[in-house]
Amino acid sequence: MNLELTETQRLIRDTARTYAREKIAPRARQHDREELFPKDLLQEMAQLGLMGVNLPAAYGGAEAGVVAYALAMMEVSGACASTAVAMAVTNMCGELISRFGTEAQKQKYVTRLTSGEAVAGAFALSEPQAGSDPAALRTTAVKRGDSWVLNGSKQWITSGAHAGVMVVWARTGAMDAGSRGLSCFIVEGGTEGLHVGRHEDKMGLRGSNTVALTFEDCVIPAENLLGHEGEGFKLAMIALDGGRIGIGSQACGVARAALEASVRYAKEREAFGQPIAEFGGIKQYLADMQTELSAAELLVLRAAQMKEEKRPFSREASMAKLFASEMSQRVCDRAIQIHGGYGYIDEFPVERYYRDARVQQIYEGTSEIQRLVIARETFKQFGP
Ligand code: COS
Repeated sequence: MNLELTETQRLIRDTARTYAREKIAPRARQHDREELFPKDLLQEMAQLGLMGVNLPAAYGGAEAGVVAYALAMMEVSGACASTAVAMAVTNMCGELISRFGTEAQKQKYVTRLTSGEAVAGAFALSEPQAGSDPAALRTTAVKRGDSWVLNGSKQWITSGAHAGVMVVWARTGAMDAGSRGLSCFIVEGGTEGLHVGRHEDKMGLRGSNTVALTFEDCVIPAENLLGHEGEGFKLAMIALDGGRIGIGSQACGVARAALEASVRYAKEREAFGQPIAEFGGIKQYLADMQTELSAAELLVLRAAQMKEEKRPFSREASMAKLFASEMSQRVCDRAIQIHGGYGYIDEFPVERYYRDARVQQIYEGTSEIQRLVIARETFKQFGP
C-alpha cells in the first residue's frame, strides 16, 4: 500500500490549490452573498485542466486520474464550495459522455466541457417527484423520425441556467418498465423547448445555480441518445458512483477550510488572559476535527484509487460520501462553536462553510441512500 502521491497528482493538487487560494477564495463571500454564478472562474479552470481531470487528452482532458480529481476538488471546495459543485458536475458529465458516447459525441461535447466553451455541464436526473428513486421519473422521450421529442420537468439542476451541455434522463419505455424504461440524452443549453425555471433561494451553496428545467416538445437529434435505449438507469448509477467521490471530496475540502479557520482563530483569540487554543476543551475539539477529517480523506482517496484501478467501488464511494458529508457538518459545527458569537455572523467564513456543508448529506444521494447501497453490498459480501 502506497500513500504517497504521484508527481501528476501533486501537480494537479498544487495547480488547483494555487488557483483556489489566489483567485477563487477572495470572491467566495461575494458569490454567496450575491448569488453570483462564477462563470469566468469556471472557464479559467477549464484552461487549467480542472473541468476534465480524469478525461482523455484526446478530448481536452488532463488525463490525470481519479485521485488527482479528488485532490483538486478538495482544494477548490476549500475556497468556494459553490464553484466546486459546478466543477464536479461538469467533470461527471464529461466522464459519462466520454465513457458511453459515440466518437462524434465525444468530439463534439466532451471537448466543449473540457475547454470551457460549454461553461459547465448539467446533470438532469431528479424530478419534482423523483429524487432518491429515479426509476420513477416521468419525463418522456418519444422517437419521431430522426429526432427525439422530450416532455417533462426536472428539479434541482445544478448550473442548469448556464450549462452548454446537459445529460438528461427520460422515459422511453412504459412507466411499469421502471428502471429499464429510461434512456439518457445529451441536450444543448438553449435548445428550443427547453425552459429554465426560477433559481432556488438556497440555505447554502448560494453561488451555485440551482433551477428547475421544463421540456416542452423539445426536439433533439436522434444521434443525441447517450448509450443504448433503455440503459439510462445504469448510466445514472455509474455516473453517481463517481459523483459521490466528488461530493465526498467537496465535504473534505470544506471541513479542512473550517479546521484551518478554527486553528487560526483559536491562536489569535484570547480569553481569561491566554489564547483560547491553550484551553483543553478547544484542543479536544480541534483534535477530533483533524482526526475525523483525516479519516474521511482516506475513505475518499481509497474510493478514488479503486475507481482509477477499474475495481468495483460503489460501496466505497457511498461510504466515503456518507462519512465525509456527515463529518463535514460536525466539523463546521465545531468551527462555529470555537468562534463563539463571531462564528454566527458573516465576518468569518465558518457560517458559510456550515451552510454549504449541509446539502452534502442530501444531493447525489442522501445519507439514507448511501446507507442502503452500503448495506446491500455488505450483505452481498458476507451473505450466503
Ligand atoms: N452501477 C451499475 N449498475 C447499477 C448500479 C451501479 N452502481 N446500481 C444499480 N445498478 C443496476 C442494477 O444492476 C439493476 O440492473 P438490472 O436491471 O440489469 O438488474 C438496475 O440498475 C436496477 O437496480 P436496482 O434494482 O438496485 O435499483 P433500485 O431502484 O432498487 O435503486 C438505488 C437503487 C436506491 C441505489 C438507486 O435508486 C439510487 O442510487 N438512488 C439515489 C439516486 C440519487 O442519488 N439521486 C440524487 C440525484 S442526483 S443530485
